[in-house]
Parts: sequence; C-alpha cells; structure tokens
Amino acid sequence: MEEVPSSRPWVVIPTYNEVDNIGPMLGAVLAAVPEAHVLVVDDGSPDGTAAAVRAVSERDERVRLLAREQKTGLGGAYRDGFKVAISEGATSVVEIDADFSHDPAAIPALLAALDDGAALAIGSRYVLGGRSPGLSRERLALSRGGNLYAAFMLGLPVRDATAGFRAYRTDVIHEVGFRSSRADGYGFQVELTRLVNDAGYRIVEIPITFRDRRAGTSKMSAKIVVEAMVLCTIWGIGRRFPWLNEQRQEALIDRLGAVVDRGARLWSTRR
Ligand SMILES: Nc1nc2c(ncn2[C@@H]2O[C@H](COP(=O)(O)OP(=O)(O)OP(=O)(O)O)[C@@H](O)[C@H]2O)c(=O)[nH]1
Ligand SMILES: [Mg+2]
Repeated sequence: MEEVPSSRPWVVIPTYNEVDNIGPMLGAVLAAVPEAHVLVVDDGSPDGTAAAVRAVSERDERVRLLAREQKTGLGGAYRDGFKVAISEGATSVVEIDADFSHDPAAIPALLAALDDGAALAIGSRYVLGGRSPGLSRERLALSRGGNLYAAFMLGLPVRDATAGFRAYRTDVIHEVGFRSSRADGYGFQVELTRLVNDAGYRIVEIPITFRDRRAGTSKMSAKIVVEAMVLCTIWGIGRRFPWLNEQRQEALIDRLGAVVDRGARLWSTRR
C-alpha cells in the first residue's frame, strides 16, 4: 500500500502537572486514532504525571513516556518528542495539549488534510467555523493581536499561527530544520509555521472549538509572550532588511533573551 502521512501517526503531548487530565486524555486520543502511538513528554512534573503515564504504557505498547528532568518549556519538549517519533518511523506528528482545550476527536481531520497534500494542518480558532469559548476577553485579545502581529511580520498566510493543535508531515519538519528551532514557549508554534511556509509548503487551517482547560492550572507566563514577540520582531525585520542576516539575528536574539531572563528573575523575586 502506498505510504501516506497518516500511515504511522505519533501524537505528542507535552505535560507539566497534568495528572488529573492525562489518563482520560490518553484514552480519548487512542479512541480517536487507535492506530497512533502517543508520546507524552513530561518535564519532571511534581504531581506524578509521569508515573500515571508509565502505568498506562505498561499495559498498552502504543503509549510511550519521554521523561525530561526539568521544566524547560514547550518548545524543547516538542523538539525532543519529535526526534523520538521520527527515530521510531513516524510519518506524521500531531501536537495536542493535555488539558482538553483541544478535542482529540478532531485529530483524524488534521491527518486527512495531510493526506490531501498539506505539510502542516492547523486546528484553528480563527477561521470560519472556529470558536474559542474557552478564552477570556483578555486572553482572546492577546491571542488575536499576537496572531495579527506574527502574520504581518512574517508574511504568514495563517490566522492562528500560535495554535498548539496541529499535524505535520515528518519528512517536511526534518527538511526545514526543526532541530535548530529555538523558541522555548508557544513562539515555537510560530517558528515552525514560518519554517514550513518559507520552504514553500502548503499549510491548511481546519476550524476547531478551543475550550477552557478541564483540570489543573495554566502555565502561560509573561516571559513566553515576550519571547514570542521578540522573535517575531527580529525575524520580521530580518525579512525586510538584509543587513540583519541570520548570524546577526541569532546574536540579537541571544542578547535580548538574556535581558528577558534577567527581567523575569527580578520580577519573580520582587513579588
Ligand atoms: N513538557 C512540558 N509541557 C509543558 C510546559 N509548559 C506547558 N506544558 C504543557 O503544554 C500544554 C499547554 O500548556 P497550558 O498550560 O495548557 O497553556 P495554555 O493552554 O496556554 O494555558 P491555559 O489555556 O490556561 O491552559 C499543556 O499540556 C501543558 O501541560 C513545559 O515547560 N514542559
Ligand atoms: Mg491549555
């Protein structure tokens, strides 16, 4: 049989303190895509998320755990998860949050879009039919504003470039160099969208309903918002002004990153 992106899908779920969500989430994902493998990338959650996943993985060989020691952000968790999935032969990878903001029942539609020729299928809140009743007015404004800014700066033909529910062809993310991507927070979503788009591949958006997290607490922080803004600004200027070449962009990102880290540390010690 001809190999299509949906032949061997791996669903990658990053977790930090999601013990009340992860069991039901694994069940819901496997009910939606029984042929998939599910890889949970846990960053040393103190609440026992990893142990809960390990218990399921002992009964079901489709479920795997990648236990990282420290919480170093969504970007790194996905990079490491994608490397494992690719080394195990995945033809596609799906990103989904553990907290039920994304409905696993929509995964087959994302995979079908890959089989129809997209390199990246985004579960989008901001295309016709998409909804986000789970976002407060403030979060919605931040998300929409951030998306408009990213699309403008980077020339992305996408309404929801920050969305964390999506599917990629693995040959494409390998080719465009996801391994050297650098965002730690949800800027990672924008960064990969940009790499795929700049390489000329097709991106489609499938409308989804984004709901409030079911249990647990949000890991959103000012630091990851600032990181995404800094990255979009530098990459956007680099697109327009050749003087800001890749090497200079890297140097500037490192320097500003250090400033943001110091600011975040000061902020947390003062409060
Ligand atoms: N491995 C890992 N997972 C993370 C990290 N930060 C967040 N996550 C997971 O990434 C997913 C998205 O994080 P959320 O806290 O839900 O972020 P959010 O959706 O922007 O915030 P809410 O809407 O308030 O839930 C969840 O499954 C988190 O557990 C991290 O540093 N490492
Ligand atoms: Mg969430």
